[in-house]
Amino acid sequence: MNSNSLNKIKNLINSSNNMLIVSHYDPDGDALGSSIGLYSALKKHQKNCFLYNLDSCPEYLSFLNTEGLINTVKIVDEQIDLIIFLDLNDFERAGDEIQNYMKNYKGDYIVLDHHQNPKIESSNMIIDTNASSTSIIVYKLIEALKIKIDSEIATPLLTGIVTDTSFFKNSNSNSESLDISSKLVDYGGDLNLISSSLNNDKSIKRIEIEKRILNNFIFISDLKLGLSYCTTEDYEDTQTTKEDSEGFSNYLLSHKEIKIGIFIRQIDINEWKISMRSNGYIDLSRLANSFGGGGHKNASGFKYQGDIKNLINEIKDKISYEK
Ligand SMILES: [Mn+2]
Repeated sequence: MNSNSLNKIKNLINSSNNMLIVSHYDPDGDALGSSIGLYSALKKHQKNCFLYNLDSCPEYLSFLNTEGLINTVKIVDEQIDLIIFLDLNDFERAGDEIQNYMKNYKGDYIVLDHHQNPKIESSNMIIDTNASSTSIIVYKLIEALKIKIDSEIATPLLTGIVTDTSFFKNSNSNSESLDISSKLVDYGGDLNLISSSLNNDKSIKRIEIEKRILNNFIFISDLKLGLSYCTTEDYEDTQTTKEDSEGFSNYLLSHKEIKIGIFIRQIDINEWKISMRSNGYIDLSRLANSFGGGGHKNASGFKYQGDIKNLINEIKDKISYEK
């Protein structure tokens, strides 16, 4: 990580007073974990802070203290002098409301992220693609600011690390992830709370949706591809939401014959959201880019408009080509 940019960002935070922390819509454990960890730290640093996300906190992350989270910037009346973007490298990922807000915004902004192919250019930016999560970068920033880390800061940051590494099972896990996690546990990060909240929250409805998803399962052995999908009808029939199918691409990858796990979720008529996971078999960011999406080598995604059969055929063609 570039220490010049870390210093610059540190100075910007120290010289600002009213900050807005923004992460990507459809927030995951790292987006909210890094945001809430930084929010708690900056409050202790005597800064006036607001926490914004276009979407509300998903049920499975409700154990994080999200009381400061707002879903509209309209209620922020203070003059914001610093916006901190976390876990995104494209303003589109923050949503329209913030992009409109920024049209009249005169202050500075910071970007901290770990995704490849940034679409933002700024000198106040740290993009560390070696960091397993944005929470790692936020941890280093909090250390640099010499803010004392307590459980209110440590638990959300630890959540970000364990969710982005799937509890250190993904290939992005490294000694740094383990080292910083260990420190966060020492500082009061509640690993028990995190693992029980994330692992033991399955409902019977979840079994019903899993039955549907497994029924749609396709395995293509020569591509080492495991793929499944879920339609809006499946969600409606089982009274479930997208949260109940969370992590399915990772689940597919837990079978040794599958090197690419792809889960497709219907979001509207002929509109699909694709989430892909791999363990270094092929570069999934290239695959996602070819569909207009983005992400990392081992975890990426995109949206698609059209027929599901065509989508699956296009995916198969592109994987054979990439392989
Ligand atoms: Mn992340």
